[in-house]
Amino acid sequence: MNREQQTSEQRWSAGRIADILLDAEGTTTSRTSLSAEWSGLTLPVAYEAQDIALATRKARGEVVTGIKLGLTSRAKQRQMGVDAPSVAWLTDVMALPAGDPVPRNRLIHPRAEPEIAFVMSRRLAGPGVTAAQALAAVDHVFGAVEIIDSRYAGFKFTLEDAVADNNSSGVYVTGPVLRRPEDLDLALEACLLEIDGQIVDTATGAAVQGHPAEALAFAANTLAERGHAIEAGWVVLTGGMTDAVAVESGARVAAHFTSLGSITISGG
Ligand code: OOG
Ligand code: MG
Repeated sequence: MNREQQTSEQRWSAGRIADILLDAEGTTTSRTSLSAEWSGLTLPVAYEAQDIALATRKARGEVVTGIKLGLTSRAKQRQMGVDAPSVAWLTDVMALPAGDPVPRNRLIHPRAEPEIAFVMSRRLAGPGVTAAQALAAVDHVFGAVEIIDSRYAGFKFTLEDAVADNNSSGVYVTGPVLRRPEDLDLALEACLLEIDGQIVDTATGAAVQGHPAEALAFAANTLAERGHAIEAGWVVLTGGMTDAVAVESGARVAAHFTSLGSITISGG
């Protein structure tokens, strides 16, 4: 490494990554991949940046309400060119009330994806959590639509970039039907995703790691490596079941689930 490279490597830190991405979010400005600029952006450093950004969010008054999994389905992994799932934070400002339009003023290039969401009845802490144990800690299940928004131009990123960017967090809407997990076969729970009345994609819960409870167990085990647990009352978005679709201004997005009802969102 020559001196110039050394100096530019030294300018980087997890804290700086967190600041850059929060600033891009606050000013709705996209940027290019950070891992392309800094080879030191490894997965542990990306998670550190995610946690530093969470501390900043909390310091400005946001409250942690749960977690969101990223890239848990093959559809999403193929779309984004990333082959591993990851976990990120949800705060209160990310919950969009049902009926509200997509808040385009807060987002750069929103995309919608249907998800199966859990609300926890008790704390779930890894390591070694199985899908059955994870499901036993769930109070109820909802359908959800997440509106993701990457801070990277064209959603072009590596796993490390996406983790540092809180897994492209934007906002999410939960559906009208609340069910106990034991009353449903979540692997077979299907969803139709529509844009302006046209079906653009379909999937079942099995798309998410074979069963959404597998994603929940993965989240508990991954968080345990950083000393975190999934707390009682938290919401868990288990990850997009289908490809995410761009939400244009004026569009109408709808997700219809077999047992978990329908969610309709105006593109704003
Ligand atoms: C990153 C992960 C997004 C999911 O459900 O896979 C995510 C991305 O695709 O931008 O929330
Ligand atoms: Mg998602």
